[in-house]
Amino acid sequence: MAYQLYYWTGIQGRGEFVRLALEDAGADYVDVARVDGDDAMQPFLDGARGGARPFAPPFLVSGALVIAQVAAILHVLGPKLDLVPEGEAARLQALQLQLTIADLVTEIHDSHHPIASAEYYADQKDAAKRRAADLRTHRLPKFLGYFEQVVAQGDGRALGAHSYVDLSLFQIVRGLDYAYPEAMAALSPKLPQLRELEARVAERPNIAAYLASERRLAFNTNGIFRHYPELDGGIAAYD
Ligand SMILES: N[C@@H](CCC(=O)N[C@@H](CS)C(=O)NCC(=O)O)C(=O)O
Repeated sequence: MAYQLYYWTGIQGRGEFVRLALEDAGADYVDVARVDGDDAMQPFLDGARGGARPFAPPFLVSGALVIAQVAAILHVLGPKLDLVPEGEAARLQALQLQLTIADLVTEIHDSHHPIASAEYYADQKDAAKRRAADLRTHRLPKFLGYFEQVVAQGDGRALGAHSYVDLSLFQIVRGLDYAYPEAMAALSPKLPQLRELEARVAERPNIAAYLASERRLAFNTNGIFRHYPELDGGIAAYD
């Protein structure tokens, strides 16, 4: 296999942004933990294997290279999988957009775990309600409004041509539809470009096949995007 992806079993999580790129390109890869179990990641996390030591999954192994951080992984894969337009400016623009997506992913995660990642949701529910209300009312309109404009400027694509950034924006929209359906219903009329992008990505043959396969796990309440009805609601600023 050309690529070995390492990520937790049982959830889409941050690994899904890498998986979507590998699947869209029809790349030769193995999802190692799904074959060998989560323990397969430990030697890398312990620094017992060669290459750069990852702090956390996902990480990708390609020959002697070990690459962690979703945005860095996609920065490396983009040109190899033909998932970024040519040229330094386009590659940097893609990286910058992907890092902004990473910021958004962290804020989405923190909306259900605002106090401590290692503590139960039930023990931080009150704080989560406040944080989720802020996410819905201020942060999602700001982030998604920004990406809407970026996609509009690119004639329906973040970079003016298909790229890994479009695949990640697809995942953001699908994840938020699962986690915050009421908020997304309120926001969607303001996001026609992102909705068109979502539909176009879903129809790409390799993505459609992937979404219909067993490799695409369902969203669940262990991942980044979690649906807790008490955290969902309207977008006050748009009401
Ligand atoms: N910025 C990193 C975040 C990596 C990350 O937070 N991974 C999570 C799973 S989605 C993890 O295993 N974290 C362990 C920890 O933070 O202790 C990326 O985008 O790859």
